[in-house]
Amino acid sequence: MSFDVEKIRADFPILRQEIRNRPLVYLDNAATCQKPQVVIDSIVKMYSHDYANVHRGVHTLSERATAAFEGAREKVKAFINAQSHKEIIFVRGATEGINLVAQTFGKANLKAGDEILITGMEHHSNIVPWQMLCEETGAKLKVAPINLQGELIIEQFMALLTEKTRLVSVAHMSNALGTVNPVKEIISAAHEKGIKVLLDGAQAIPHMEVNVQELDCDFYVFSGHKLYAPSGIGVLYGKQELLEAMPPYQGGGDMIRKVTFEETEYNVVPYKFEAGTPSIADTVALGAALDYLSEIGMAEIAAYEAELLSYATEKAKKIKGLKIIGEAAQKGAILSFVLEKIHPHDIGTMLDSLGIAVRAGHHCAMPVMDFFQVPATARASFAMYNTKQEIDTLMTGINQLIEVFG
Ligand code: 7TS
Repeated sequence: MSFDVEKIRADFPILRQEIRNRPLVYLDNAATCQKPQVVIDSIVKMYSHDYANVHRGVHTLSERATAAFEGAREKVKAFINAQSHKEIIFVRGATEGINLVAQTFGKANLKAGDEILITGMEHHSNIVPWQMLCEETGAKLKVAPINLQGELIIEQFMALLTEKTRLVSVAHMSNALGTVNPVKEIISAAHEKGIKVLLDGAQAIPHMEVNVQELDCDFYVFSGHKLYAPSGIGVLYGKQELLEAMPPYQGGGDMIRKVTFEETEYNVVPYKFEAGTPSIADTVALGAALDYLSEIGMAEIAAYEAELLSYATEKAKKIKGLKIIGEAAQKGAILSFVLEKIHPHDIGTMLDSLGIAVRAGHHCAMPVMDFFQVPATARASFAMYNTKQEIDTLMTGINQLIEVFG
């Protein structure tokens, strides 16, 4: 299928509106992206026809809800090419996925003196759970540095992989810089030393094909809401033998096989990690989003977004006083920037007055801001429904700001 952005835009009702009397230009997709009609319809259908709790009732609605819920698990399995549906654990999002691994795999496998290796470009949710684990276990958090292009310095990363390292946890793609990390190289180097690897795929998965078997990562996490699906649902992929060896995360219903007051027998994976009633309709809608994306094709989306990014980068470089933060050779569709004399928060507010939504702030990556010695950046992050015309509108807006305030 050839990529037709206008056809795609027509699938997103929220984009058909004016903000401050201008057509909405939504460029905050790295924070969260908008939902196509098929995802909205899926939620409406679930609550209108098929809703009941899952894995419990013998009645028709519960059977329907369970089939739809487990059907979504199969869709996730296919989308990331996992070996088995048992490797797909539904969580609230990337954050919960990382916390789950820290609190189960981490607690079971780390002791004082062991090391966890991350990079200097991580989102707070791939820093803080490890700091908490280190506090609890006496393990140490090591950080591989980045360079001024916003790329991981791979030699230094390799030097920090030692016999003390128990886990590597890195962003597949950075939310603040757009950098796509050389994850295959990282994984094979870690595996040579018997070290497990978690990839934070929150930013990568909307922009590229992800094949967990080909990557050979041990864990992969992502959030539905950045992947055209609802918020409140995300995925932790883990290799089955690792998941089976890990202790459970939370205790409660659904994660057990048998409970007495003396002892509890846990359920099999993935249910062992899914305590309590899940976000049923959102999970089913995640499946609908994956069907929608598969129909368009992740390779086609990646190619189109690469075009958008290079167009935006070229235009941005022509603006005097604009500095791009993050110029990695391998980069996804994110343009972080600062302007001389105008604070990023003011950029955000002033662009909003033109109907343009960008994010301004530290992007939950304060160490990245410290490294580049900026308090914050303005960030335009693109999705498959954005157009070159919208990028032109953004650039015109930035030029206007500079004229008035610069
Ligand atoms: N990891 C990365 C790389 C992220 O970009 C984010 C969210 C998360 C993890 C956490 O995802 P959550 O869905 O569990 O919150 N990033 C952003 C952002 O860049 N702007 O808002 C949220």
